Amino acid sequence: MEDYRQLWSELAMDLERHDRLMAALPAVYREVFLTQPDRPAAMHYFNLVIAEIHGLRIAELAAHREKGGKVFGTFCVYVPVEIIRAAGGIAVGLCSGSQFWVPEGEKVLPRALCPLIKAALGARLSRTCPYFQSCDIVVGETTCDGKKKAWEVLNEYHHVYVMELPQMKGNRDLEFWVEEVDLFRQKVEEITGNQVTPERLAEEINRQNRLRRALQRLYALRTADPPPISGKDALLVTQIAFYDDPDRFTAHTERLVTELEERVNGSRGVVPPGTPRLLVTGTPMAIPNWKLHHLVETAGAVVVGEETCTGTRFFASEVEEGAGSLKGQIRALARAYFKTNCACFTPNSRRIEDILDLVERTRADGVIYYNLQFCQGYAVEYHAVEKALKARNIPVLWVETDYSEEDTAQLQLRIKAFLEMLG
Ligand code: BJ8
Repeated sequence: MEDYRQLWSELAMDLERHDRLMAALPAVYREVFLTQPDRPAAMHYFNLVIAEIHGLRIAELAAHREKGGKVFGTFCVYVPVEIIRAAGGIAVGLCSGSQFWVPEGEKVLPRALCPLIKAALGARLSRTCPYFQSCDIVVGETTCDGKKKAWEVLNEYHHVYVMELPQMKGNRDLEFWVEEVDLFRQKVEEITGNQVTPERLAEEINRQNRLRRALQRLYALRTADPPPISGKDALLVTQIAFYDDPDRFTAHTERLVTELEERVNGSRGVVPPGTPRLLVTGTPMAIPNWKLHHLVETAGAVVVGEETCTGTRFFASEVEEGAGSLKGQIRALARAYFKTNCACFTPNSRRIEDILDLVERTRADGVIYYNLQFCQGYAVEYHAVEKALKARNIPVLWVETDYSEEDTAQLQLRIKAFLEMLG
């Protein structure tokens, strides 16, 4: 990797601490990803992205900002990135998946809070995330209570804009959300100094739809038995979608899809046919959170899908193209994003339909319900999901965890016992 220290110091990063963060990554990545047998050749690009995780893309963001462009940080799949890009901005996902940032976050937040939120604030406070340091503004949302209140704390350290999400999904709520998306458009125009025109927005809607379709195709190929790609690699690809250049990402994902199609046609998989297949559902897994997938796939099973926001919820609903006016496009965006079935809404029964549908499509033998510690919304929803799965004789395992390694041995045992039960 090139030397980016000059760039990092210009971003006011704490270089010493950042060195400590980066020192651990190569060994972890090697163990989790590079030891997998028969990986698709097209994964090479995604290896490079990780090798350059705090380098190449950060240099691109810096070049963009030098020309007067703005960078927007996001934490939720409800933030319409098309609007940011249509105004000439760049959107990067900032959700943080590393334990490294949690203790710093705990200095300003209660310990009894979801690790994703603590790590996000810890990344900013410790000045060790160059993506955060590159953001001119971060966009929060009123989803779960933890995030909603954490923006107030983050606001002391960074420019924050908060989108208000409704809590239900009636017509009144949709109308409110349409208005909120339009207010966001106005905010983005103010920050960037550029107008969002219908022509530019149409281009960006099309661009993001292409990205969504590439991921849809990738996930559809995982339904094959044997699957042509591991769950870990598929998760990695989706995680990278949140911050890579969208065109480059789509092109490389399409290349991967072509290779996987050939594998499926030749019945070539990354695991033997008949390997236990698991669907993961629950809270998102932000990079570099590969903990559950690694445990599952080293225990002799394969993850064939994720009903999460770093899985199908991110790309399942495309935005309708062809609305002629800006007003129509804003409505189309709002409608598509509103289809995301997050546990922050009540009721959220369509998520159960999504899970059942995915179990069928991926031919999963069982489901792992993954809950980040202290995430109440998803934890409470477990009751209804478990009931629906049990009614159809679909085995389900509840896993509540954080980013630490403390419970690894215990989780390993539970996952192995679950796999034995699947037969
Ligand atoms: S649309 S899932 S990305 S809010 S931060 S809710 S894990 S306690 S991330 Fe999310 Fe948007 Fe919903 Fe998806 Fe729980 Fe933690 Fe809250 Fe979380």
